[in-house]
Amino acid sequence: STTEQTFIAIKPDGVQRGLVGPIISRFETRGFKLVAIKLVTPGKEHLEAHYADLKEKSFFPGLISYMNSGPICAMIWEGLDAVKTGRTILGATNPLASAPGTIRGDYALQTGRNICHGSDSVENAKKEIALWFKEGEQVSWKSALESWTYE
Ligand code: YYY
Ligand code: MG
Repeated sequence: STTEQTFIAIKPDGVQRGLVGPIISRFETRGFKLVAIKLVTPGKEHLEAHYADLKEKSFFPGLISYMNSGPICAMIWEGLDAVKTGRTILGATNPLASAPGTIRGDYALQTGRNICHGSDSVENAKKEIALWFKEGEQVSWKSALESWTYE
């Protein structure tokens, strides 16, 4: 639906490398609507909850310390098929396998420094939005571009 929401985060390497603007631009120019954004350092416990499904993986400790190494730009983007299209915009988990034209395919080389996160299902998007944002942090607004973006 046109009101589907996905959780997109610019990881600490993306923020440090000055890629906040370019990453936001990709979602904005594609036609998605920004409904929440903040710069956060949520701490280890929060990051472990975010990646709870991966806690048995060998790369988990490294992943958590990487995610905890600096500010993260947390966002909610809304629009048609936002979850699946968001993943397409990000590219494959391993940047070397990401197509040029995707964020990871244009700006990253290694899985452990892949600069951005995107929800992988509508169900997980709902969980992640609830974990990262409090009620009242989302702004409901009508984009002036809506009738030029949707038929
Ligand atoms: O959803 P996505 O970020 O594309 O990949 P996940 O399989 O959910 O893994 C989350 C995160 O973990 C990934 O973005 C980098 C890191 N990671 C890793 O460091 N090494 C791996 N072999 C797999 C994932
Ligand atoms: Mg994932």
